[in-house]
Amino acid sequence: MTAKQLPPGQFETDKWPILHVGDVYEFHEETWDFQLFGEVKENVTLSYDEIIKLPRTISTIDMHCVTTWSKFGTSFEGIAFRELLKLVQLEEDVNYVQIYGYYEGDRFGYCANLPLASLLGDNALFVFRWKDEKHEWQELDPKHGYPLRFIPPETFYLWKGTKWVSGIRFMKEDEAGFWEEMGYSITANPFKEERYR
Ligand SMILES: Nc1nc2c(c(=O)[nH]1)N[C@H]1C(S)=C(S)[C@@H](COP(=O)(O)O)O[C@H]1N2
Ligand SMILES: [Mo]
Repeated sequence: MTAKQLPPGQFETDKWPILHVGDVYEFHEETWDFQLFGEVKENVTLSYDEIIKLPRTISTIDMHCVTTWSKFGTSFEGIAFRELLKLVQLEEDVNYVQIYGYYEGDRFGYCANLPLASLLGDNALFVFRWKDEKHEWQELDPKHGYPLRFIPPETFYLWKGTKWVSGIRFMKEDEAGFWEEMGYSITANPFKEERYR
């Protein structure tokens, strides 16, 4: 994906707006974990201590929110989706994932579905830290998903970027996530302006 392309119907902002439903998740290391489950041979649960030790990737990813703002050139540091994929053995014909996050205290209350094949590059990251032209490297603010949030490749609207992530469910069939169930696009490509379905 070439960076710095404004999708149709979007405007550029250098701010990083905050958008979510429900309360900001309050991190407690003792109760936090990350689960890999669904169509896998064996489920895997990672503690916070285990997840922060995984290899990191730094990548610059443009963000496109369906509410029409786009923020270019934010650098993110985190764990590539493909690193987590190495930790599980998939059943046959697994082609989709659901990425879960907290909503009103429920660790699986928010989710966004994505095709597995689109998440194998450096631009599909579970993010701890970020920087841009105006900000030095810093931890995510709780409002942006601390301690860990997903940033999807720029070929997906940002609602696919689950904040306060809690796990990945591997699936054979595609399933609608939180916003998708309410009428937002399943595929959500900003360059094709796939906002609703
Ligand atoms: N857990 C959770 N993640 C979420 C949301 C949410 O409500 N809950 N909102 C999504 C939406 S609609 C958008 S546009 C982005 C916004 O991310 P930001 O607030 O860091 O800009 O987070 C996504 N991730
Ligand atoms: Mo959104």
